[in-house]
This record gives sequence, structure tokens and C-alpha cells, in this order.
Amino acid sequence: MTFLEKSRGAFIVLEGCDRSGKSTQVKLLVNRLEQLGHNVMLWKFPERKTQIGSMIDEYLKNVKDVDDKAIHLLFSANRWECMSEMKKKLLDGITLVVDRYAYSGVAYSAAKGLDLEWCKSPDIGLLTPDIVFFMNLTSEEAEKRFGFGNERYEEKAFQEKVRNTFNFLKDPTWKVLNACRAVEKLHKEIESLSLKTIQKCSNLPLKEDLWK
Ligand code: Z5A
Ligand code: MG
Repeated sequence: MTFLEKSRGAFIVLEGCDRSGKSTQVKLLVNRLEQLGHNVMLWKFPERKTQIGSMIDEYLKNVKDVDDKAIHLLFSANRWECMSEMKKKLLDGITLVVDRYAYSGVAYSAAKGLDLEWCKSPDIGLLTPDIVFFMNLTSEEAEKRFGFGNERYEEKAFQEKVRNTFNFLKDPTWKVLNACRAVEKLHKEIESLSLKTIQKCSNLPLKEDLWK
């Protein structure tokens, strides 16, 4: 644990299946928090700009095939390589609003049939979010949103398996939101819970104990 001499930022994560509105809400939240004068930054996983991230990008765009276990470890390594920078920003008082995290890592790999505990293991000990918003979208509503794209995983049967794994991973600290509602309604709820979280955790130590 890292003990604090000044206020730290909050570590806020949005998770959910494809098309559930994560990126839409992450952007709205960051803009709103900036308007309110908070020090805030948007972060997204995978972080495609690093060397590991570019291998992941090629995999997702079907440019390259990678063994299921190897790509799982690359997604995890991509989070680990960002940890020290994220930690520094949080300790500098910057709130991070993060689009997908280790829960996506486990949900997509376990949906391929990999053992759930094995999938969790490389991410054990990452920073634990202060709050996870889970965007809960029915598969019918997901299909209405722009159809599925060209990236790997964007296929209905696979998405059902991902949904089931997310349900299995859910813990009582998650805020499960009905993602079928209007963008603005969801935004208001996320904003209000985020502001409470920022206040609540400002003097608490960072936790580096995910799944420990
Ligand atoms: N992946 C993995 O396997 N392992 C890992 O460790 C990690 C990720 C971190 C890339 O993700 C892939 O990587 C992903 C998981 C895997 N696999 N897939 N497929 P990505 O995050 O880069 O994917 P994306 O391109 O950002 O899409 P997305 O996340 O699926 O979408 P979203 O961010 O949840 O939704 P959105 O872009 O905000 O909205 C989708 C559409 O719906 C858009 O037209 C919006 O205008 C509309 N929308 C949004 N909200 C609403 C509401 N409330 N009502 C109606 N319409 C709405
Ligand atoms: Mg997105």
C-alpha cells in the first residue's frame, strides 16, 4: 500500500460487453469532471500505442493470429506496463477514467474456454479500481447498435459467452447499470456516483491487491 500525504485521484473503471456504451460514457464523464474543475484523464485498455499494444492491435484487427494463452498474457502485460504511470498520476491527484480493465481480459479469454482462475492469475496484484461501472446491455439492444464490426470477437454467440463470464466475475462492489437507458440518464448516474467516489477515496491509500 502507498500512504498519502496529499489527496489522490480516483480510479474509475467502465466495463461491459461490446456496444454497451462504455466509450460514450467515459468521454462524457471526463468532459464533465473537467468542467467541474477536476484533474482528470481518460485511459483505455488495450493501450494500443505501446509495443505490446501494437501486437494486440494487429491481433484484434485480424492481421495476425496469436495463441489464445499468449494473447491473454499480452493483454495483461499491457496493463502491467501502464501501472507505474497510472499510479503516479493517481498519487498526483489525477482521477483516471478507464475504458475496460482486467475484467474484460478475463471475460474474453474465459469465453474462449480458458480456465477462469488461470485467466485471473496474471492480473493478480494490479491496482484495484475505486469503483467499477458495469454497463449491462441486453444482447437484443447490443445488436441494434450499429451491428457488429470487423474486429475479432464481434460475433453474437461469442458475445453471449462474454456476457456470462462478466456475470460470473461481478462482485458486490460493482455498480451494475441498465445500459439500455438514454445516454444522458446514464451519464447523470455515473457522474453522481463518480463525484462521491472521488471525495470518498481522496485520502485513502491506493490498493494494489486486485484478486488477492
Ligand atoms: N479485450 C480483451 O480481449 N482483453 C482485454 O484484456 C481487453 C480487451 C482490455 C477491443 O476493445 C477488444 O479488446 C474488445 C475486448 C478485447 N473486443 N471486442 N470486440 P475496445 O474497447 O477497443 O472496443 P470498442 O471498439 O471501443 O467497442 P466497444 O467497447 O465494444 O463499444 P463501447 O465503447 O461499449 O460502446 P460505444 O462505442 O460507446 O457505443 C457503441 C454504439 O452505441 C455507438 O454507436 C453509440 O453511439 C451507441 N450508444 C452508446 N450509448 C448508447 C445508449 N445509451 N443508447 C443508445 N445508443 C448508444
Ligand atoms: Mg469502446
